Amino acid sequence: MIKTPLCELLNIKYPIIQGGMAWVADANLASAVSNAGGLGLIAAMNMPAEALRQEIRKMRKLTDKPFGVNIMLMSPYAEEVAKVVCEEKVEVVTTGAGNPSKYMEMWNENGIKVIPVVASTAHAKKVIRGGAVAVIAEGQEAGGHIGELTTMVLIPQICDAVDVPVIAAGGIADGRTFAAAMMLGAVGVQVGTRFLVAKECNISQAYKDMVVKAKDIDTIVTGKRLGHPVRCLKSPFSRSYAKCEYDSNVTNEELEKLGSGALRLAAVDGDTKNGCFMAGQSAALVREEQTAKEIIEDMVFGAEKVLKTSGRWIV
Ligand code: TUI
Repeated sequence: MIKTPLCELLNIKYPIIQGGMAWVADANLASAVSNAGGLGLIAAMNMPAEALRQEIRKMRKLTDKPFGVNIMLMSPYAEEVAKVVCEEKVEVVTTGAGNPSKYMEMWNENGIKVIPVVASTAHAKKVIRGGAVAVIAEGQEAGGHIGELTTMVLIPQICDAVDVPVIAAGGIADGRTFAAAMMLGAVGVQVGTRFLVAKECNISQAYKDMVVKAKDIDTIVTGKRLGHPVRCLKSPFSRSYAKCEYDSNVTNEELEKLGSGALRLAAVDGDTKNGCFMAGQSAALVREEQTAKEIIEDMVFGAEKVLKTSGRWIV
């Protein structure tokens, strides 16, 4: 049994948080993760306030376990969804793609545990000064919007820099990577890519098939030119977007337009030509569709096995 301070902090059985993936992490997936003993997250992504409220209420019908909402700070609706999580008395908020400082006081006053995703030590220190109870340190192996450092070097540095629990993210998809994150000082992990193929995850079959088939070098990072790098699976869309980035005849406005709506095309329509299939480098470790419970138990028992034998080379 793996039990860490994160289990007590969040009142969960296993120290596994599901990533707040846009167009993926709805009440269906999040409740399956929470019911299996992890912390499920609803992604507020670019949702208006009322749509998020409905998803939270649906979630309460599907589980009586703790869950959270991930707020993507670049969303045009960030301000209004920040209020909805207070009104709906959500227990945990994670944030991504920016600095949550301006909302932290309101969330703390409403008793919400705030756990920002950070990609550097400076950002980690800033959010802790603002009242974060823990941080999710995400390496660039992750899918979606990413920072610059790898999980391997980021986690120990964040652990040294802060005195709150550190949750590792980026490249974690099985027992070995879970155990490795704990060796680096993390007290929990956030998992995105592997939950893409959860049976309770309602994305297109084409998306799931691409994740299961992905090999080690099958992801690509686009968006650097616009200042928000995004990791996704190689596809006709991502290859042609990457080409446009290097083409000085393509304006930034044209690039913005090219990307808009592509994630929905992937997740909802399964459009393998025009969709943007966000996934992390760990896609190559994901081999089959399983229930959220099977995924969590495989990771926990796998990590236990590795951690139990971790002293075997010490003589
Ligand atoms: O946020 C994510 N992953 C995401 S957000 C997203 S939606 C999107 N789509 C297109 C372009 C951009 C976003 C898809 N995937 N992960 C958490 C994360 N946050 N990773 C990195 C960061 C981050 C980066 C910079 C956090 C803070 C930051 O700057 C701190 C500051 O002070 O502004």
